[in-house]
Amino acid sequence: MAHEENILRRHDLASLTLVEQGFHSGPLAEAAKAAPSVERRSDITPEQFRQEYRRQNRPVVLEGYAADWPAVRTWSFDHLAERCGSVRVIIDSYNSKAAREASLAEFVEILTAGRAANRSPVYLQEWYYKTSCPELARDMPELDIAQYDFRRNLYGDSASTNHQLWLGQQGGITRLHQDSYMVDVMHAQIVGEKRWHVMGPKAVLHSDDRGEPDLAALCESPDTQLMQSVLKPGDVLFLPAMWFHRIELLTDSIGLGRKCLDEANLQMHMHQRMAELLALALNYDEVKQSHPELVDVVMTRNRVWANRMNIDLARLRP
Ligand SMILES: O=C(O)CCC(=O)C(=O)O
Repeated sequence: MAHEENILRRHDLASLTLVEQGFHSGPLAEAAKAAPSVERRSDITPEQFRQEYRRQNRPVVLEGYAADWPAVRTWSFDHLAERCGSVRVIIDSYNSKAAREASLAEFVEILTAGRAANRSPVYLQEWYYKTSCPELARDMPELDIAQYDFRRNLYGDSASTNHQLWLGQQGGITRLHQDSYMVDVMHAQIVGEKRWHVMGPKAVLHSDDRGEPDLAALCESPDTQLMQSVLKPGDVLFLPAMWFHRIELLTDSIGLGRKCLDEANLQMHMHQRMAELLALALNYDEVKQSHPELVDVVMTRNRVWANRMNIDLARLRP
């Protein structure tokens, strides 16, 4: 299998840990602290958003764009536990050693007790709430600026509005990553605050002559475009496809992760989808060996995708 030179794009645990450590001490940590802010705009029209940010692949925080959502006005952790407490969720699903199942009510109890006892943070990441608690959707109306999502044409309405909730305790972290399949990020903050660090799609972390990651070179390169932003309730962050992002919860936090596929990225989207499918179909053993942390999640995603598209996996020909 091809070797990924850019350490930022590797998915093995050692590389992920190394990059995360970079945010805690050394040149990357210093640069992250001093990083300029992502542009913030309020009172922007959908047309201005399209022309000035989407078209130009520029990140922006739309201040208070979702401020009138019922979710932003009324939600708390207890409120969600009351409405969907019996639903089963996987806590810390991004950490294969810590991942465990619980009910949503138990998760909220663990989080509340953990906060009081200063225990290490718990994080419910990427909860596809629509499968188990779809009534929450009415508290987060679809955004007018997100109507361009081309996945609606490809996979139907339900796939394009299958957003995820991110619920976590202060101190929780989502490590630096890029989203798959060329989708834009449009993340709405609902409760609490979190800090995003972002880097442009051309950011590269190479090893130096001694085989050590050259974090200083990463920070010095103009391609890195390191920026930061603190999202507050009602803010919506737009991040064009392939931008790297790392998130740190400054308080207990609830956010809605939404994605949009720009038609301009359709070809690359299909290419990535096909590459993933072919790797799984033709090279499963090698993928399992080279990407042990990823293989299960990629299999699940592709099964869900096949299901959604009404594809019978037992059939070879229509
Ligand atoms: O909020 C987080 O911790 C991660 C969100 C994220 O990665 C996304 O919405 O794409």
